[in-house]
Amino acid sequence: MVNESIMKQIIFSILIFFLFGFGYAQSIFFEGFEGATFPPSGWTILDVSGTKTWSRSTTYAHSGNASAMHDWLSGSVQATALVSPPITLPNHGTPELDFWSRIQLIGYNCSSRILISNTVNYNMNAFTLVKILEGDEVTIAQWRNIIIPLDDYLGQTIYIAFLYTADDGPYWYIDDVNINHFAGFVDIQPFGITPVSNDYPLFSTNEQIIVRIKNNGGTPASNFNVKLFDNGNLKATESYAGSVSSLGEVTYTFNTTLDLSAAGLHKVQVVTQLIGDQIPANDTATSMINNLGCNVITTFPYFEGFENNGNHLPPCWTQEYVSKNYLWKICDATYAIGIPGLEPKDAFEGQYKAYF
Ligand SMILES: [Ca+2]
Ligand SMILES: [Ca+2]
Repeated sequence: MVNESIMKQIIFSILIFFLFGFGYAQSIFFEGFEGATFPPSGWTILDVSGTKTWSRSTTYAHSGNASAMHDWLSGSVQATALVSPPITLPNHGTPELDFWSRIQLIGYNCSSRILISNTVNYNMNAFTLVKILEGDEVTIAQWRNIIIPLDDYLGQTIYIAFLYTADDGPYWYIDDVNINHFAGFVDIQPFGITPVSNDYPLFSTNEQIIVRIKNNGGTPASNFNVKLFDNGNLKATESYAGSVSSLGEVTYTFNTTLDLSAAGLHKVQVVTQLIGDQIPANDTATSMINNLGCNVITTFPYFEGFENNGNHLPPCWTQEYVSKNYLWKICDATYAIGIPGLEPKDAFEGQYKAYF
């Protein structure tokens, strides 16, 4: 079971990569049987009866140069399952098994079945039948796209078995085994509020708020509300008039502006509300905006002795590089002692002074 555990970790890592590396990508598992090794890494063959089995074939391929093929034999039942690696499905969305199947050579008198196990991959009794190919799906010498919903296995780790059973049957080819969870998946999320989280010297009573919204779902998103909060207080509910394409992203500027003139922290939050959104946990974006309250000085005399902020510039004092990269610093007498040219000859007034 060590191998199974490692494979689960690999599959989980791949899943996480696709989910968070590319956003909610369409495919969470794919095998096209193009690699020379057969069965491909993590796949197994479960011999049920007979001597014929699954192998890699370059006679037919739905895409690329190769597919997986089960050979035929007359005189006894050949029954062999090609079993996928463990695949951990997301706990949301509408995952589907999507693959291509081709029946070849002679009239169809076998059974091509798809079964799923959510426990082990080495015992055919652990598998449950989910599909028997029939009718148009078994037309001779034609690639057929087979789609099987996997909604019953949300959040579970499954093995998929392609089970060939026939005496004097056909060849069965499969290719482009794909699992996606994307069609019908509904999720938007706000992120990237402007102004971004930071300290700011001054804000007005009339600040523009911009947010980016991305659509992780499989269909365009429209007719949703965007709410704006300041320190938990609802300031606006606006409806987004456009449409966000699948996996697309838009920038939305609120018609309502925020009064951020009060000094102190403003927890600005944007909440999206899309009917049917399947991931409510990502519907809120937050920006922590600290207004330092650096108002224009109108009372005089003005005095700054650099005494009240340790080794930092006083609040509302800023500096910009003009050339090179030295900065003004605030130091006390102890820090200055021993620095040539800076060592105080006379006591500071107070403890600190600014020096360059
Ligand atoms: Ca292929
Ligand atoms: Ca959402």
